[in-house]
Amino acid sequence: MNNIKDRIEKHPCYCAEAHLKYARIHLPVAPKCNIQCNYCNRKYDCSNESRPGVTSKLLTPEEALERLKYVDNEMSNLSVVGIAGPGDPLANAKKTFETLKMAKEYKPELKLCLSTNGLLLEEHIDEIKNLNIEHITVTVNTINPKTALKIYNWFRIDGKRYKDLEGAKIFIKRQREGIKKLVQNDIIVKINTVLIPEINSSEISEISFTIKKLGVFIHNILPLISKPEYGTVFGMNNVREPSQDELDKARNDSASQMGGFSFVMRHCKQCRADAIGMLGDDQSQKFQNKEATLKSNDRNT
Ligand code: CLF
Ligand code: SF4
Repeated sequence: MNNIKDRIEKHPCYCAEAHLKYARIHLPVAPKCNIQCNYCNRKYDCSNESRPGVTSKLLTPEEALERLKYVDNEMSNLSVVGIAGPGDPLANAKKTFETLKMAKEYKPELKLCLSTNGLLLEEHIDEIKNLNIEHITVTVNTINPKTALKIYNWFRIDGKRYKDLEGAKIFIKRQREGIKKLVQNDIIVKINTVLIPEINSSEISEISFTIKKLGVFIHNILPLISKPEYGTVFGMNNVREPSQDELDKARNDSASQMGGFSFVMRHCKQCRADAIGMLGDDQSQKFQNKEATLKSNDRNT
């Protein structure tokens, strides 16, 4: 990887120092998903990054570009444009790539980012490369098909819906092949893992070891958020959230495989699919209120 330090120094998620200086915008253009995670209620944003229970209003690519321009004019430290839902960006490839292409044409110095479950990475590697999407997050919760069956309800692969070990094996293999392709193409890869007590908590070292060997840059371990009111399978079946001690242990396990805490993200805010601003200071509601006021003023003139 060339000049990795220079390439991440303005990315608030990949570089801990950068999150104190730089902002990102998520453009919510991707509604569909091709798998079903048991910690996700599809009424809400993709829980692989976002908090369950948060809903983002969907935008068309054109509306997304308008929002980007408006926010960029108001926010001098905006450095990253990301797509993180509300579903899986690559299950909505046309809208995702159209939006990122327009964003890059609008301002080439903005870095492009997306977060995916990884199922369709190989299929879209050429578009990812051609658009110069430099940062990609893949959610890898397990590398064991039997564990995957406890975490995912189904996978839709090549038009067929799988609920069995065969589907889990194909899913894990495609994730792995996709990650390899990203690394071969010099894309900086982050892996998100949702820490689920008693289900994948004993597998964190193994996941970190495997992704490190594949050339992944950073591992982000997020705590499961599981409340009955979110209507997720885990929430309704009392699958519990990890304690802070369990989360710390998982991150320590990861750091010992990844080569230290520079390669384990600890400042993630599990933000919304329409998040705007610095990681600790989401301004999406403020900007959406301004957007609504501007539109209503337009209508009245
Ligand atoms: Fe967005 Fe994700 Fe890109 Fe960051 S978020 S697509 S890598 S620009 Fe960041 Fe938010 Fe955590 Fe994600 S704090 S949920 S890690
Ligand atoms: Fe939900 Fe994201 Fe999982 Fe799809 S990949 S089911 S949107 S958490």
